[in-house]
Amino acid sequence: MYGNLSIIEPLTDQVQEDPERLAEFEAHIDRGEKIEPHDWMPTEYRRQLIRMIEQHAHSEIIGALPEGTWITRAPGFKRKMALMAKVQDEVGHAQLLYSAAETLGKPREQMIDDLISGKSKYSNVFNYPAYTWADTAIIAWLIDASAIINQVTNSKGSYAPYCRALERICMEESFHLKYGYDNVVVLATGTPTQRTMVQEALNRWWRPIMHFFGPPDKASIHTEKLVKWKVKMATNDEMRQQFFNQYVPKILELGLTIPDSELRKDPATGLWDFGDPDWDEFKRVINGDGPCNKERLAVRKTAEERGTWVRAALKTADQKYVTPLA
Ligand code: FAQ
Repeated sequence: MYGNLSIIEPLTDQVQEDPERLAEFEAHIDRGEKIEPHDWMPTEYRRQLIRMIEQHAHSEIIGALPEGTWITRAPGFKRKMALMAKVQDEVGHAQLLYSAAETLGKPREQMIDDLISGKSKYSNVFNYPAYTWADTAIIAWLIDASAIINQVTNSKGSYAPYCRALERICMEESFHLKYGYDNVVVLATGTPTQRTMVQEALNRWWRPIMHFFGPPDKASIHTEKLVKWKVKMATNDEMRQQFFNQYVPKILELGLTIPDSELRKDPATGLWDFGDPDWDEFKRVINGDGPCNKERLAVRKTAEERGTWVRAALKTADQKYVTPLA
């Protein structure tokens, strides 16, 4: 149904595409038209989309874990309800994204296997612990804000099923952001202990958030191709700058400080300069050596094992009771 599944294996050599078909495909994209799953696409376009959408799906499902650990400890009934709904939303986003990636030919089971075995990446930020309630507030405000910047931008991209999923996800993420902001405001305008708690959480998350947008453009291996094919509608540095423009003033307005003594806006260019966010740490974390990588994958593996009987039961029920449409 989805063509040759061997395309999901890493390519050692560039595939030689028919130049005429490739030119037609690129003209289609240049005109701002969308690509649907049944349309012809270069093997590399398909491979890149699978890689990126799959990593995004994994990030949502693993991203539910740091905040999820706070459901039982949320301060009060209303906060607990809201956090539970947010965590459920994140898992739902993973479902939408796995479905979008499946349209390109990679079965979901294989994606999950690649996550658990460590073959596939997911966002660096979810490999850090949420020590206090304030950590969950910073995640819901600033990581959701970062995700929205990325997703609103890329929802205007070329691959229709991914764009449709992103549009829907962004509506829910916007609500998460408001929930996170409300939590941060309560803490930042609360008792001295609450203010300290939220400042310490911001200090812990600032660097991972800098990393969230990906390596600097000069070190990014995929950006050029993805921008050309309108999968990424802005570069990593452009999105990071957008985050600075939108959120640095809001953070300062709350009386919080940003843990970077070199952070300043260049009045000539309007761009923010910032200190080295330790790109070696970024590389270590995305390659499996962050503070919580092992724990996160172990939880995912256990969930997968515990759900085996449910998937088997669903498959049997499907075969037994679903009458194919005539
Ligand atoms: N973390 O050449 P580039 C969320 C890898 S959703 C880990 O620049 P690219 C919701 C990259 O994969 C968050 N790895 O790569 C939520 C590549 O490795 P590979 C996720 C990273 O693809 C909120 C290598 O480095 N969002 O938060 C990261 O052009 C709150 C070279 O990098 C998405 O996935 C990273 N941060 O640009 C849930 C959006 N950055 O594959 C719960 C879709 C880079 O060659 C609570 N993805 N790498 O082995 C994208 O927009 C892009 O893939 C980037 C990276 C921008 C992440």
